[in-house]
Amino acid sequence: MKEMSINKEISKWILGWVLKSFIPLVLLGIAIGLFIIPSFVPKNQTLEQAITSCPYSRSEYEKDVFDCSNMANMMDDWLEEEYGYETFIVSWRSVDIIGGHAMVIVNGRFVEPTTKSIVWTFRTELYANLSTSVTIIDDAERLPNYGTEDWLREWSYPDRW
Ligand SMILES: [Ca+2]
Ligand SMILES: [Ca+2]
Repeated sequence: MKEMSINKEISKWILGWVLKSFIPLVLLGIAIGLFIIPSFVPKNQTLEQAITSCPYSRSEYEKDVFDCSNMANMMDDWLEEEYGYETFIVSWRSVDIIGGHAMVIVNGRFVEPTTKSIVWTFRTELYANLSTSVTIIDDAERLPNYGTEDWLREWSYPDRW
């Protein structure tokens, strides 16, 4: 009889504790969800925001001065250095009716540097036959002609971060 009442007391105590703890636990859960977890996620975490925040404006485009390849190198470095994405530059020389171009590949998506947008439909039918002239590089600074006049014209960009 005595044992049962002790068990009852313990049960009551546990139930009371659970009920009393319930609201603080819910509040703690909300706090973790709202404030603690987001603080570990980098700001502007979406790829679109990272692309848009690259410090150049589309209106700065100038053929042979700051064009697709320069923008691609800047975007490539920005996404890699500031956001930790693994990025590649894909480029090809002008062939027949298809002009030369440079774009950035990140997370399996093609980024058009001149418009700072993700291109969902890469025109594979146009470029399929150009596979031998298409170059994919991890970093323009590792090209053998790095620092030369040709390289600077093709790949350099203003120092903004
Ligand atoms: Ca890269
Ligand atoms: Ca680079």
